[in-house]
Amino acid sequence: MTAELLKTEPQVSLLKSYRENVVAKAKPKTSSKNARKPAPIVAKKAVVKKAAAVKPKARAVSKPAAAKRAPSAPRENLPSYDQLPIREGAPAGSAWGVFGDQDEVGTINLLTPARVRAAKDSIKSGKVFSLNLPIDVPNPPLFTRQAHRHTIKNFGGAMEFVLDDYLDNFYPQASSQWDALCHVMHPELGAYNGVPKNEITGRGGTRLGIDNLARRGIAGRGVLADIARYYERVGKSLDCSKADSIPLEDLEATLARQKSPLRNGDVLLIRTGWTQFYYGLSDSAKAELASDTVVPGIEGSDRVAKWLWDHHLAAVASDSPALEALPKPEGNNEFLHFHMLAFFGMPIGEMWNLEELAADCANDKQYEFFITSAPLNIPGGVGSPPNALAIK
Ligand code: UVW
Repeated sequence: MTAELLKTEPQVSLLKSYRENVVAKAKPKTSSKNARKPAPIVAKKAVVKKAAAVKPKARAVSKPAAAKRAPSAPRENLPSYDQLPIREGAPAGSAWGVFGDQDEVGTINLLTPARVRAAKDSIKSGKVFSLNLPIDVPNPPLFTRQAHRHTIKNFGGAMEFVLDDYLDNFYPQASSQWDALCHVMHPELGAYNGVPKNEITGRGGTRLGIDNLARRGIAGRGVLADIARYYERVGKSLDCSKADSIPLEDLEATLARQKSPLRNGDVLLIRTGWTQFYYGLSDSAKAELASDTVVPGIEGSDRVAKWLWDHHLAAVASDSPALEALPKPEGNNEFLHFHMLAFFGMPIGEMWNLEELAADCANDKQYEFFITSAPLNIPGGVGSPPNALAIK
């Protein structure tokens, strides 16, 4: 069975966000000629030392003040954001080569056996929280995705007491999902690790697919940043009917108030309150949202990308449909999807159900947990329900 490339009519607002603005944006510059040859993370110290010697004059952080706040020194042996790229010819700010030239799981490499072992210390009560929404929520689906049809089939005859079922028109990204690294490539600079288009799903190959994450499995320490609750406490609000953007400062303030310092290799979960908002909508409002999708999320900016990389997170997931606010306001061309998927190889989780987990965290003030996720093993798949569990 092979994947085919199907082109759909994109929503006008997304088309504008994803294409016109981006293509209009000055290209992130490629690395200086001094950039070293690709070296996997296992090469460690030597990599960082050499990378540090490369002054990334190509890098342009849009808001200079941000540079002061985010840590710029690499922790462990990973290059800092300002030291990227380490591969000659790779785009500025890309981690191509950091985890090896043939790597297809990106920052999931940070979930080392030592980190998985250490994450067990986050299990205190033994409570388990499932983080998937039902696969028919939202309904109708957003971003031009479609609803599946579910058929329950009886074996019939002497086997009448046996049932199977099947799904038609199943969009693995219609509900809670991981974006695989092939989900979004930069229109000009390409896909994660420089994998050519013709080696990616639907174009003849199956590289960077969700099957890579499925085969490896995801397990480690998770941390919840409950921004929705933080906003309630401090009297701020997020309008989930708009492309309201959560500034980096509010994400940091939420973690600080919760006393939730991040560690390298964490899976960060960000609650915006979108799930609650969605469940409160009328059917007509849900249909309207599906036909022209406008969603809140974290600020999509170079400084947020820098922050995510410099915290060396393994992955980031949110209850919002796109993690970042979409569509972008006029003149804002900074897409976290490019930074995370195409440049870092950092999987993005969207529309996760964080409600029960968040209520429990607010109750016992424990915002860390053991997290597991087993995406579907779809060869070359672009996304999958996360099948994620948080264990506290
Ligand atoms: C789009 O950005 C269209 O998709 P997603 O939010 O699932 O990454």
